[in-house]
This record gives sequence, C-alpha cells and structure tokens, in this order.
Amino acid sequence: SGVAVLVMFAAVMSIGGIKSLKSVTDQRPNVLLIMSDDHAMQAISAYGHPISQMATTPNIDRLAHEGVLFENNFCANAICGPSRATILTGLHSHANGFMKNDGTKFDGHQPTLANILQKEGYQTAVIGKWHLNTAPQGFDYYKILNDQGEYNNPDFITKDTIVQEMGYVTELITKFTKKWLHNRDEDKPFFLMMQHKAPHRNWVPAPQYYRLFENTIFPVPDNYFDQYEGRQAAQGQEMNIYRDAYEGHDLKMVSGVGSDSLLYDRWPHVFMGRMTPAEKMDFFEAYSQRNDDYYLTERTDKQKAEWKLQRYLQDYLACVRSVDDSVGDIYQYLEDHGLLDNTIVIYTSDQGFFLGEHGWFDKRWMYEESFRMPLMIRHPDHLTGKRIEQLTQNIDFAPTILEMAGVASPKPMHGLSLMPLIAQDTESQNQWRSSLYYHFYEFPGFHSVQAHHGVRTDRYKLIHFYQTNEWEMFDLEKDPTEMNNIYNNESYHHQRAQLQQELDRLVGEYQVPDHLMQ
Ligand code: SGN
Ligand code: CA
Repeated sequence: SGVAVLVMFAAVMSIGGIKSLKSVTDQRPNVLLIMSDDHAMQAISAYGHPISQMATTPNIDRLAHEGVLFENNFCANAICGPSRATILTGLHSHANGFMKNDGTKFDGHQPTLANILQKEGYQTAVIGKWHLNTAPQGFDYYKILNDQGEYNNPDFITKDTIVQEMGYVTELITKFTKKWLHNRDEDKPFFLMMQHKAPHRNWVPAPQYYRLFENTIFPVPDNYFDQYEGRQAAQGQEMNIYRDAYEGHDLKMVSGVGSDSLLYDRWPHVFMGRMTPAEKMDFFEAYSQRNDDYYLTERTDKQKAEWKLQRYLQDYLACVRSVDDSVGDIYQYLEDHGLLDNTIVIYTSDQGFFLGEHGWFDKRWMYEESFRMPLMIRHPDHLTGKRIEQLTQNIDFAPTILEMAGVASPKPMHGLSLMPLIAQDTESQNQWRSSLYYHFYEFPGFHSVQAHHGVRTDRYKLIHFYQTNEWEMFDLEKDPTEMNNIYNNESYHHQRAQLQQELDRLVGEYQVPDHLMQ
C-alpha cells in the first residue's frame, strides 16, 4: 500500500484535483469480451481437434495458454439472439424472455451486464453483431451491424446514424474497436464487447484469404453420412451440407464448366450486392478454377458430398483466420498501450457449430458440437495456462464478469461466478454443479430442428423432444459422437431414471413454465 499512496500522491502532484485522485484509485479491471458468431471449438487449435490443427488459431490460443481454457463450457440454447440474451442477463432463455431468433425483442431494461456495470461507473460499449432486435441499452457507445450484418461493405448502426462502411466486416469491427479504445475516457474502467459476424453463414472470407485453404483437405467426420437411425428428430432436419446448403452463395459453386452463375447469385442483399463490381470479379475468380475442376472430374454422389464438405470447411476456416487476426491485433493494442495487466480478455462464441458431424452445418441441437461453446479467459491475476474441466455454461458469464468488476447483481441470476474456478479454489472445484439444463425453442424455424430440452452430466445426456414425445439418451463416454440412442436400452435403466429425475429438478430450480414444454 506504500506504493499505492506514492502513486496517488504523484498523480495529485502532477495533474492535481480530485478527479485524477479518483482515477488512480479506481483499480477495477477492464473487461473485454470478444465473441465470434458460430465459432466451433473444433476450429480453435487450443482445443486440439484435428480440423483445427490444419487451420491453427495462434492468437486465440495465446489467451488459453496465458489464461485458462474451459474444456466443458456449454450454451443454454444454441442460437444467436438467445445466447447473447443469456450472456447479458445470466438467465436461461425463458427467464430473460428471448427464446427464439424469430424477431423477438430483447428487453434491455432488465438487469444486464451493460446497465449494471454502467451504473457502477464502468464505461460500456458494444461493437459488431448485436442481433437482439432492440437498440442496445446500458451502453455508452454502440456501433452494431444491422440484424445479421453483411460480410462486405456492411451497414453499421450507431445511436443516431446508419452508415455503410467499406471493407471486410471482421477487419472493420477490429478497427472500430481500436478506435473506441483510443478515444475512451481513461479515468474509468471499461466493459467492451467486440462481437464478430464471422464465421457465420454464408462464410465469405476476406479477399486475401479466398484461397488460403484451397489445397487443404480436411478430415471427413466418421458420421458425415449419418442415417439418423434411432434418432427421429434428426431425420426431419434441413441442415445437411450436401443437401441443404445452397450451391451458389453458400458453397460458391457455379452451374457448369466455365459458368459465371456465381456473379448473378440471387441473394443480393447480404452477399454479391454488397461487393463493388471489381470485388465481385476478384471473388468469382478466386473460385473459378476449383469450380471448373468440380465438373471436369467424374464424381459419385458420395464424392460430390465430400467435395462440398471441403468447400464449406475451406471457407469457414478462412473466415476464422480473420477472426484470429483480429484477436492478435487487439492483443497487440492492449500490449502497446499498457492495458494487458489490467484488462481481462474473454474469448467465446455465441454457440458451437457443426463442421460436418452428422452431415451438418448450423447449430440448434443439444448434441455436443452445437451445445459446446468455446471459452477462454485471460485474467492478468491468474496467468496459469490451466484447463478447467467443470461443467460451465453461458448463464455463468454475467455473474463472473460482475464479480471481476466487484459489483453485485441487483437480482439473482441462474449462473454461478467462474472466478473460484479461475482462481483454482479447491473447495469450489469439488462442490461444483454436476449437471446442465438446455432448452431449444425455435420450431418451426430455419433448419427444422424440433424443440427440445434436456440434461447433461459429465457422462450422460438425456434429451426430450416434447412436441413429439421422443426421447434420446447418450453415453458420451462410449459414444462421444452421439450415434447410439440408448433411451430404450434396459441396461441403462437406472441411469435413465436418475437423469429423468435430474431433468425434473432442473426444470423446478429454473422454474421453466409447463406451457413452454408442450
Ligand atoms: C440465418 C441463416 C441460418 C441460421 C440463422 C440463425 N440462414 O437465417 O442458416 O441458422 O441465420 O443464425 S441464411 O441463409 O440467411 O444464412 S444465428 O447465428 O443468427 O443464430
Ligand atoms: Ca450464432
């Protein structure tokens, strides 16, 4: 404390006045939450999945190597708006009112990270994808994409303007984030959300990365040609890469050798219509040789489906590359401006994503790939490089960030602060929760995934598709890719009863209303 007094004294001497005295004593950390859209953990090399080893993410990984990585972090409802609403409120979807992406309007006047921290003297900002259908509340500054946003030359909305900005969305969001950091009030700690659009569908890379992975052949998941035996809901979905992804704007294919149909793709608003004519040609040409090759080589249906998977992964991972660059860029900014020691940096995505597992793209399911959510936290007081195994969820983010800021929530939240886990507190580690609740509501909807809810423990998962009264159960230790529904397997009778009881307990604990399970 002798040092602190000296520093305070120096500040008063050099600048003078009460304000500078206050600023030097406000030691609360800054919190920077970096979130991407649909970034699967299979595509973050720190998590070790084979796909990510061929398309590494060194800048994101650095946060894990210096901070902590959560091995078993999950979302509460694997879709965009709902996950964001949960992150802001610390509540499951039914309790914060944002259950579906269907135009629901988020109530930003309930207690949220932004308005609580703002009230407590934090400077708050959100830059990038927002997607909650109401103007951000509790933010001193926002510069957000319109709805899903566009990859090229996108519109950005601020408090009083909508402006089209020229450039590639990930780079623009990074640039605006640095600009905000540069102009901020240095007397106050900040809470800043940098929220990328990438690598969301339709997976348009930055021009310098159009061909980054053109010669890379990624591993094909064992269950790419899943026939969904014993899993009735999966038989009705519409998210197969080889059947439901559009050959044009999703897969950047053309209609035959020498065709330029990609230039006339009828998806103008979010895609080609945003590019200048020169950008369009550049984009088209980057794919044209590969597209011709598709038709010039004779292929079976199976080979065509595999080719499409490669095209999908090549573009998806090229989008991820820009996100990783962005994280590196922001890290460098923090380092150059002496902010690394008092800024907590969090990296996450709004949910997981399928990279060909079960044949799919998209998310929504309680199956592992979309239910899992990457999470790493670089806390300057806990630079351990540790991996945290406990079951954590996006309901925990708000309580965690509030504790980091030393602020109490005015209302109980569903989540738990992760700070004891980050600090390696043994007692909390031992007494941590042993199950998670999940609930997806958006049916009917895009990709036709039936509504379902369920429970996951460290080993088992029980899912109820309540509208059709279909049940699924998986033994994740024996069947990590969830191919074998053991709900009716008598040898698991005992575990099934326990899971059913646990699901009821969670529904009670979180007070999920009956009418939402019909
Ligand atoms: C769009 C996409 C869907 C995606 C939803 C939700 N279709 O509708 O594939 O599931 O967004 O995504 S698209 O043809 O318009 O790309 S989310 O990230 O907002 O939840
Ligand atoms: Ca998303």
